[in-house]
Amino acid sequence: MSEKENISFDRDRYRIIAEHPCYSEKARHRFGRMHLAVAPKCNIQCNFCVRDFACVNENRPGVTMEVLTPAKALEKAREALSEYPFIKVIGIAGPGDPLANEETFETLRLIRKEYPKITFCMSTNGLVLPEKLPEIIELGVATLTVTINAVDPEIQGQICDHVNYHGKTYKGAEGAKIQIKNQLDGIEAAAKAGLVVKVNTVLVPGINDQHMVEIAKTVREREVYIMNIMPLIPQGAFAHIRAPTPEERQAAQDACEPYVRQMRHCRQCRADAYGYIDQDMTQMSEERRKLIKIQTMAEMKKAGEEPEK
Ligand code: CLF
Ligand code: SF4
Repeated sequence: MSEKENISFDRDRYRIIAEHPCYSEKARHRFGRMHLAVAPKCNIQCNFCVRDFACVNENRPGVTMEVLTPAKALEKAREALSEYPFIKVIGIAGPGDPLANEETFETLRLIRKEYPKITFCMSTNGLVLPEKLPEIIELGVATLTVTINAVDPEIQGQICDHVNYHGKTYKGAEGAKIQIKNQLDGIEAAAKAGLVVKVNTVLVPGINDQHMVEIAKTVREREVYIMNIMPLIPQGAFAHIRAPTPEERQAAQDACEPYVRQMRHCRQCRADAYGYIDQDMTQMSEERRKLIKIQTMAEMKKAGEEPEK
């Protein structure tokens, strides 16, 4: 990369972070994201996951959502980006694993044709990240989240029941070993390629709660930009495990902060959420949405801005 290219690359990266409501605490009140729920299948089985719901590694469960076809997703994106121009990020975060669904790529391809500049975000369990990375880069995904709940296969083997990898099923620590290797190789390669990488970690009391700093140190070495420690939502095979207290979560964040920047404003949003992360518009009345639309248009007019293209 020449020095000139390097400068514009850095500027672009700065803009992407500054306008991303999850990567920048300040951005969350000014900019929104839109999730498109196009990815129902998953290639692993986490013990806290109930398949009827959204991926718990990134979303709030307990809410089933409509799975969209890529064409329908494009339509929804068009509508939202023209009506709510404060939405600067299109994210694919489930309800299963985005990389286990060809529809993810088809959707992003369709949207990219019409919106060359919009930020693409993706959240994955990372099992097939190394092999899918070239396609992710080609589509211009700028921000990538990988959920890493342990970097020790013995611990991850207690969190994930099995992984389905290249046509074979691997149980417990054996599957965890494959997943962790691919996650770490994948985030390293993604960060080197210029993607801004976030790591999500679900805090499971009694299983990985003493392991947080080890995860933080390991991902720091691979240039991860930010880490998001999320509380376990007890359900599925982990229904008997209690959720961590807010104090326990904060203590884990404080212990990891010296190694990697901590995200503390996650809302564990739905795989079909859109709008500001503090105000999910899927859960709003039509009147309230109309009001936001009118306010947004007035603010844009005042600022002389154009909707995203
Ligand atoms: Fe969505 Fe995730 Fe991208 Fe954000 S969410 S794919 S990085 S655009 Fe954000 Fe929602 Fe928390 Fe996720 S508040 S659950 S961290
Ligand atoms: Fe469920 Fe997400 Fe885990 Fe897949 S990666 S099993 S969808 S929590």
